[in-house]
Amino acid sequence: MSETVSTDLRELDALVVGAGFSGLYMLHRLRNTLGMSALVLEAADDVGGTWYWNRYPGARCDSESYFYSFSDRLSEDLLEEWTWSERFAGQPEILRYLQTVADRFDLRRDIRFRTTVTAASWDDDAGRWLVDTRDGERFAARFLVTAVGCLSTTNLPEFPGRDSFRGDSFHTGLWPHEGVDFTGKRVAVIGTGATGVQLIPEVAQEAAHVTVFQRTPNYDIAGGNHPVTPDFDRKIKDDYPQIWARTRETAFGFPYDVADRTALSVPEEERREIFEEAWAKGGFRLGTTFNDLLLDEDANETAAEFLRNKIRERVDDPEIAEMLAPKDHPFFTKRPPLENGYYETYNRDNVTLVDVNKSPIEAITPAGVRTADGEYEVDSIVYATGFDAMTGTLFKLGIRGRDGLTLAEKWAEGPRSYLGIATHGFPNLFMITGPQSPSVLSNMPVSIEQHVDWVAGCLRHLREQGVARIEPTREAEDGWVAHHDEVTATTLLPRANSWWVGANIPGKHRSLYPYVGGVGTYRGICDDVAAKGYEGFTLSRADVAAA
Ligand code: NA7
Repeated sequence: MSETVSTDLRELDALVVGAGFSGLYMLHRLRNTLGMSALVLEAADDVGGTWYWNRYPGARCDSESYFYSFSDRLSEDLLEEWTWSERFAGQPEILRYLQTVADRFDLRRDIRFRTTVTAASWDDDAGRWLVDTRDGERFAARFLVTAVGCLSTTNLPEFPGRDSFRGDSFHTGLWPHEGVDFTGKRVAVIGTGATGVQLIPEVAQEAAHVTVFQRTPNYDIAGGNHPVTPDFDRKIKDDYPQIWARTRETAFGFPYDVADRTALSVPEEERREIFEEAWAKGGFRLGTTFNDLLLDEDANETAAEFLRNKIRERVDDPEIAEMLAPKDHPFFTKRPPLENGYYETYNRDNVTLVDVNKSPIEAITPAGVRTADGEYEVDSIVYATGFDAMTGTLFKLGIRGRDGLTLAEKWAEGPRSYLGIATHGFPNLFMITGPQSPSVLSNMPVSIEQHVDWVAGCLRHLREQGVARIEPTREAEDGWVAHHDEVTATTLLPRANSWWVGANIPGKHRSLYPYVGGVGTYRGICDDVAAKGYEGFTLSRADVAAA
């Protein structure tokens, strides 16, 4: 494989956009395993993706650290050498981990930092992608891989008067690297998703007063974070072969699976004990206690009520407890945050909860936040308002396919992909954890590795067969979308106004963006497609190479 450098146009075998988990591993596979010329374009000035940008107080992973990392597929030695300090790693530690990966596999020399992609057009005559950056550079590559993460375009609601605020405003997803000192400040926090739930207890310890603006309460699950002891670390390392094998076959990419029993098939007392046991373990285990929580409303309600009661037990003021107890959507139909002391925060006398579902935010004023009930004067506003998930960043890349159509135009009525990896009309484009793949409904590194390995295997096959172009057929794509929709319809997930269905972004097409068929099942489907010579794709031989 070759790389030609000219003053105007750098030609590569593959371009990757993004240097988080996906981009780093993709570069490793492309360059170190396949020997291709490859370059990663990254907007930030360092690696890390999500873990580079989300530096807000309390930022922490909700998957256990020892399986929120690269597996033995990357390196057994690194697994043995790297020791996580906490059960759920904080942002600085995960960033250090990714920096270590970049250094250890000598990845930085093929990453172009501070480089924002503004357009990517398929050049059909030459059979390559032409990629433009904000600084006016242009690159050409036969293959384009998006590794942009699922949560990388921030959602900053268009509140009237937003820019008139006299104090400081922050979005959690673009947090200042030098940190923020809230000591003695009156702080407004808008948003109580996974991010707000992590941030609020931290800021409350520092600020003079915190006013939390909550639109939808969530079913927050006890995190149960704790330091990793040397014994635990050794046990995990000894168990790694089984742990990784499990993560690859379970529904959510965790080393534990959903129990094979329905919620209503066990007596109430036993069910409560099962919930209690899962609650005590902490983390997402509560969601795997019964196999019908996501399928059956009555089953779901048993878990929902268990969690509401946990809130009632922990919050002193019964009125505030009821404000915090979700009643408008089933459990796990919005991403449940993991919390460490979140509910007790509302027992502090410097924390106020405002229900903006009842009295919506009307405007941001120079002095603070105005709702239908009055104005809240503050010194700082923290927007913990989430992301234009899964498609926001893909659309910003300005990807234009074979017929001149942009991806945003093609997906105006919702994503249409084959396996969440590729889309008809866009040859030689691969999306790591794209819409309609398990992605955010799974432990991300497991799904990332699966996609990257699948793409690397595909590229090897194309090279061996002398294939220059690969593109899914419209029929295969239609089939996948139909399957995706069918699986979705069997679940309760469409019932909530979640970012999983795009409901948090005004005007965004409503459909379930991730695939809910399960990590193990999905892997089997992808492997089968590959085993059948990339069934559902059109493979064209190298007519272009000679051109
Ligand atoms: P989320 O989960 O999208 O949470 C955003 C929060 O902001 C949520 O409570 C929203 O309420 C709230 N929000 C958004 N827009 C508004 C407006 N216009 N007015 C009032 N409140 C608003 O984002 P996170 O960053 O917390 O978490 C994202 C993922 O990162 C998380 O799920 C993990 O996977 C990691 P809503 O619920 O929409 O009513």
